[in-house]
Amino acid sequence: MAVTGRGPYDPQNVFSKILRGEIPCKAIFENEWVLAFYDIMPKAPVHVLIIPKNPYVSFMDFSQTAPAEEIAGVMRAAGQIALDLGLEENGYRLITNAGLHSGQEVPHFHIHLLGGKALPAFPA
Ligand code: D5M
Repeated sequence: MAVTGRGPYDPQNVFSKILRGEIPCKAIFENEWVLAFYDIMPKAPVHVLIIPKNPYVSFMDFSQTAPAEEIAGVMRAAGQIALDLGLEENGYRLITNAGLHSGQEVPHFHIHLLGGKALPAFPA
């Protein structure tokens, strides 16, 4: 079920459990701001999820309440991960679903990093 994007943070969501180590993930990057791991239902040859370590429900929550230093840290990490995965030359796509109309399923802010092939025309 899609989530509304703001409102109270549910610490039982799947990404919160991954952050606590209660559910395994295929992690590829971690620093003080983020954890990144492979999506369990990949939509492209490379499909990574980048999530802040702190509890934000959605992009709206993150963008409006996180300290500027943390926003910079998360975005810098996203770029670093794309570099580490060798995606710079051929390009990639970053997506974040926020709220009901987007179909956001997991109520912990996350950025999808997609690449490894020519992606369908936006917004597919
Ligand atoms: O995207 C939520 C994404 O989270 C969706 O592509 C599946 C992925 N997902 C769900 N559970 C897991 C686990 N346990 N590991 C890795 N990836 C997972 P949304 O933007 O909320 O629709």
